[in-house]
Amino acid sequence: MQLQRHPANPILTTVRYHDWENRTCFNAAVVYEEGLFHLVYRAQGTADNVSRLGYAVSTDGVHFSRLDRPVLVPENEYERWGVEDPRITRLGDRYYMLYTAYSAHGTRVSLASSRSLLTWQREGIVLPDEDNKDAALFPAKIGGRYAMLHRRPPDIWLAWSEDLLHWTDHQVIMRPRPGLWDETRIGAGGPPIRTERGWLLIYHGYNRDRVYCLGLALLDLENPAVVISRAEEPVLVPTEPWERAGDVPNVVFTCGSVVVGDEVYVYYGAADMRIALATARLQDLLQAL
Ligand code: BMA
Repeated sequence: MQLQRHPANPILTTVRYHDWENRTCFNAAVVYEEGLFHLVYRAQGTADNVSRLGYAVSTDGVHFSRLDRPVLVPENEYERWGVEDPRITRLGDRYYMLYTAYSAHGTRVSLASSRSLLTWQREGIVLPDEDNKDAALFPAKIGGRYAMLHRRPPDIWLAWSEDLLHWTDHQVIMRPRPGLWDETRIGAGGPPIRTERGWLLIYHGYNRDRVYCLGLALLDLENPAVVISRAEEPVLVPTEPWERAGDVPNVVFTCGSVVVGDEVYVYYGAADMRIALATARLQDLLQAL
């Protein structure tokens, strides 16, 4: 089972005249609502190499219009080197975005919220005093609590919260697998997708040659610490020239997917430089699991 790349790939690239995104434009969160695809993506300019978050919108998921200015820029000492890798989850009437704050202090999992996707309110660092990233919120409470995946290297962890700000009961749920494509480090892709068989998780992993691929796992609906199934083979491997060469070679990396009808649209960063789209039928992904 392999994701199908869209023929128009890459679908979003740098803009020469935008100083904040003239070097890279990659890892994107995605929201699909009322016929619109919204992307919030990471971008860097040649002037300072600092990551900022841009916004783009589309009716077909392929052709995007974007804002001239970023929607989130570094604002405090923990963000001095950039705001990276957004992952957005809707909970009630607000969108919550987990992102990586990057600075001399290291990488911190941070939270912002919004009603519009265009203006964001910072809620703060949610996993203080530790280098962590690849955090994603589940799109519903489970057993009365919020749930989040995060990454304490090299594993994927699960944590729980009453208020989205204080997280407890941390436990490892998935580890790298020796000898396979995800033998070195793994991390969650976007927020898990609810299906009748379990939470579908698309995650990234890399091997000793640092080739980043995407794979699939299925987590129990009531207790997502239980990994029901994990596909042995990756579903997306960098093979296209623009996935193999870029700012970081041999990378496909996702921060979000949406289900449209019976298709899953997986947005992914290619070689830390461009945004691409790959799709699959939801039933085929579940079949692979
Ligand atoms: C991770 C993050 C991602 C990046 C990936 C591959 O640690 O920095 O933004 O896409 O590495 O370089």
